[in-house]
Amino acid sequence: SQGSFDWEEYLRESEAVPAPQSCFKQSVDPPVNEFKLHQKIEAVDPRNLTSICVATVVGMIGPRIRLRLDGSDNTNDFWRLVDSVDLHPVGYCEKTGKLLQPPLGFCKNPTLWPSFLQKTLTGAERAPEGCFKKEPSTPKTNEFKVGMKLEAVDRKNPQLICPATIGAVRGEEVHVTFDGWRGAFDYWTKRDSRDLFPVGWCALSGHPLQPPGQKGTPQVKSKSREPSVSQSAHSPGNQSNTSKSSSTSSSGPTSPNLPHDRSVS
Ligand code: MLY
Repeated sequence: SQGSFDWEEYLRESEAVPAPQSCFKQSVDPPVNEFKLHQKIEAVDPRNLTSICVATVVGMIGPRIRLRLDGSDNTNDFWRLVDSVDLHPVGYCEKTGKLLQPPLGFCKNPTLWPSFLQKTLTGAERAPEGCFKKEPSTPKTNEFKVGMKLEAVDRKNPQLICPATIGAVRGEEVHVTFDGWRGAFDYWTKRDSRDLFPVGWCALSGHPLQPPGQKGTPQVKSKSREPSVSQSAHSPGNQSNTSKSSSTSSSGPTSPNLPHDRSVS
């Protein structure tokens, strides 16, 4: 749910700058999602990057699709942008002389794979070529700076995209911190990760943007914020808990333009 989060006001209040578009491996116009639920594709197995598997579109949000590898259980679903280089139409492996592989953790006896493969593709709807969009180019240099704002996938809850801040830059990697959360969701990633988006990308692409959390949220001095609402009634912490985060002690107010306290979760 989009809530009523407003980047413009938030950036003004936090006196922060958004990371420029040129930082990101994302197209200026977010790609259009033309996939349909239940269509089959070929996808790189996220747990075994050298292998390509049959996958089914089991969900979508904006320009992202949720995938399940055929022959795997429902606990290893993953999300990809429709312009991800990891996605191919059915027939790609055959065309390029590769073998379609069973997913890591194929739920049946490996000897059953050939017949499983045939069965899973028979009569199934295949996503047309046009659904697969061209991968955007990689920016030449790392232009991220500490304190810049962005939108980033919460990798512990990968259906979510959230307001975030660059907490550190080290060579080709950046440390992503989630605004209003105490560190349990932070991660280091390559600066050209497809999980990082410029401010405004969600609004542009029709993807929901989570509002910031409320832990260590920068407090504005003079101007009063929304009437305060209790954590349980209002925070994203309401959603199913897939993380090991513990909401420990409360925080003191933090300075508006400092990244939030990352010492505890
Ligand atoms: N129920 C989870 C959800 C946390 C989501 C945090 N993201 C948005 C940074 C939890 O409270 O652990």
